Amino acid sequence: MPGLVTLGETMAVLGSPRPGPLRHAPHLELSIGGAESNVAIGVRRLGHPAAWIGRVGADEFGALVLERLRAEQVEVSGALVDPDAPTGLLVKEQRTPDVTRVQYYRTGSAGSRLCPADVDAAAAVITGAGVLHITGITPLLSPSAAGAVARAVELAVAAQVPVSLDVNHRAALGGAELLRERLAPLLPHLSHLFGGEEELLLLADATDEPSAVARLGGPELVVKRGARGASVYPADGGPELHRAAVPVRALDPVGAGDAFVAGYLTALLDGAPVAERLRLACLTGAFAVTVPNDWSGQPTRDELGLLDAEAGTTLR
Ligand code: ADP
Ligand code: KDG
Repeated sequence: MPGLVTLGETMAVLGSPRPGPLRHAPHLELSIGGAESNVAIGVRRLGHPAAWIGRVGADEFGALVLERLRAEQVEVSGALVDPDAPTGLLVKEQRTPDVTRVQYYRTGSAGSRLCPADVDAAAAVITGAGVLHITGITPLLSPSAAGAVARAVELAVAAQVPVSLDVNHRAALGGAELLRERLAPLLPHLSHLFGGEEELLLLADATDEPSAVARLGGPELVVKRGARGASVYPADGGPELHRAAVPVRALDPVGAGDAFVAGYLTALLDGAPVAERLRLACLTGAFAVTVPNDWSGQPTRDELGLLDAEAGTTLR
C-alpha cells in the first residue's frame, strides 16, 4: 500500500515542563522533533505506511531519533548515521503560559548535511510512495539539503507521485528572500501547498490573501489559521472551503500544523474528497494542541472521537 515519504531534519528536543525562564528550570524533558517526521508519525498512527529520510549523528541523540521513529513504525531504511557531525538540538522554553521560545543548535548538524546522493540511495522509497511531503525548513538548512529536496521532488514527479509542501518558515534559518529563492524552483511541481496566512504572503511576496493565491496558483492551497480553523483553495479553481477549528483546551500550539498536514494527507491517501481532507486535518490539528509536545498527542484512528467527550470523562 503506497504511503507517505518525507525528508528533513529530526532533532533532539529539550523542553522545560513549566513556564518561566529556562535558566531557572530545575530539569528539562528529552524528546525528539522535526516537522517532517512529526507528519510521518501522524500519518502512520492513522494507518498508512510512512517513511522518513534524513541524517542523524553517531550519538545518543541520533540513536534516540531513530529509536522513537522505529517505535512509531515509521520506516527509516533511508536514514543515515553521519559519523562526522552531531544530531541537531532544539531547546524549547515555555517562557510564559502563552509564549514558547525555541532555540536551535543545528548549524553544521548531521541533518543539515543531507545531500542529493542520500536521496538517490533511497530513490525506491520515493518512487513507490503515494505522496512525497517536504517543508520549507529543509531547503534552508544548507545548499546540499536544498539539493536533496530538489532531487526528491524530481524523482517523485518522474514517478507521478504527488508532492506536498508545508512552508513552515523558520525565521532563524533565513529571511523571506532566502525562503523565496529556495522554494521557487519547487513550486511548479507541487500538488498541495500548506502554509499559515503570513508565511504564504511572504512566499508569494503579496500583501493580501487573494493576490497570494493568484501568485502561488497551481497547487491545491491549504491555509492554516490556528484557532480560527483552515481554508482550502482547490487546484481546479473551484469554490474555496472554510472550516472552523475544533474547540479544545489548548496547551501548546507547536506541532499543530504538522498534525493538521498529517490528517490532510492521510485523507488524501484514503482517497477522500477535499471536504473530508479538511475535516480530518482540523481534527488532528486540534489533538496536537492538547498536549505539550510537538507530536505525541497525535491520534490513532480509533481515538478520533475522543474530542467529542465531555470534560471529566473516564473511559473504562
Ligand atoms: P502551524 O503550527 O503550522 O502554525 P496552525 O497553528 O495554524 O499551524 O495550526 C494548524 C491547524 O491546527 C489549524 O488550522 C487548526 O485546524 C488546528 N489548530 C491550531 N490551533 C488550534 C486551537 N487552539 N484549537 C483548535 N484547533 C487548532
Ligand atoms: O513544526 C514543529 C516543529 O517546529 C518542530 O517539531 C521542530 O522541525 C522543527 C523545527 O525546525 O522547528
